[in-house]
Amino acid sequence: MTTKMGLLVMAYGTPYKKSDIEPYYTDIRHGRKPSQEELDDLTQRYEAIGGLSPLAGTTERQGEALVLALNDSGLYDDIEFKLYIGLKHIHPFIEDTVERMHQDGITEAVTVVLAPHYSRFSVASYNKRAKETADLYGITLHHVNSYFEQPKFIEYWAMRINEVLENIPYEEYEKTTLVVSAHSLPEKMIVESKDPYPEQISKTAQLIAQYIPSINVVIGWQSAGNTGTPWLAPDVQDLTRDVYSELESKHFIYTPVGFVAEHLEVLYDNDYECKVVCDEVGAVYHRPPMPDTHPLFIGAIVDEISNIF
Ligand code: FEC
Repeated sequence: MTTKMGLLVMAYGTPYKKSDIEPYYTDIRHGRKPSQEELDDLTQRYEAIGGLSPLAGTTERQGEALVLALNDSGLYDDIEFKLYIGLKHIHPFIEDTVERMHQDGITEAVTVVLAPHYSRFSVASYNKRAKETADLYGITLHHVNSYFEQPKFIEYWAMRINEVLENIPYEEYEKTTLVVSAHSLPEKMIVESKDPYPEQISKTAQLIAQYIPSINVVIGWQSAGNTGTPWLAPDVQDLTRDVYSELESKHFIYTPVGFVAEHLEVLYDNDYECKVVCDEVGAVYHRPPMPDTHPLFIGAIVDEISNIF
């Protein structure tokens, strides 16, 4: 007899239409409405990447690819995984999805957040929300907390970086910088709580460096909020300027490894903002494609699930 197992895939969420931008932004700010200026600024960033973000469709495709890979893996003969998507800042919200799992008779589920590195302020907050609702219905959850060092995840990024390097003359490798980055978070919270997030990003960078030729590798933070308090630094744009003045790098390869899809924070913060700095200093901007539904990325999550469940 096969058992139905929930596969709760959780992700950030994005506005589905222009009128969703305000409630979405309000949710991100824990219920505080943005000012007209803040709203216009965010709307303008979405417009700059084509109106809206491709993230909604990508999250669905990632979930579908993962459930298919798990059910076809041959690892779970007596289990059939059923996909549920729960989002952090827009419908279907995590809580509503867990309630739907209960209505469908699911009593056990594996949870995965579409973010490879663990932080109390990212992955843990998704897990907490899922668990609070799951507890109400007696659903048992098995959490995937991270997959930042899974060999296939590392292989994905190394492969993409090597593809970029194939198009850079070998003599220019010593003037090439790889910027490994993730979303910044408020520094005080991370330091005081000894959050593993910065160390996990460093580990991803170290592992990737083992599979690429010797070039300059630096770690940067991106997409920081404007709260008047320090966020994890250096910011990727400042870092680009600093590295350029120190080493005169001709090529910058940006790998935002803390994210797993093409979305606003990559399409705007890297492809627009970092490119502006590269243009300003006269260096070439490179940014390999994000994992999206690449089999190595999906395979990395399958492997991590097989470690815990
Ligand atoms: O493509 C899209 O439409 C959505 C892309 C998107 C992703 C994403 C991932 C993360 N965030 C994280 C932390 C914060 C913190 C704040 C914050 C603010 C925003 C805003 C937008 C936004 N984030 Fe986000 N984030 C995405 C989008 N994020 C839009 C609001 C405007 C702005 O500040 O740019 C600050 C909240 C506050 O003001 O109180 C903190 C982290 C991740 C990566 C992990 C994850 O995916 O959960 C961490 C994708």
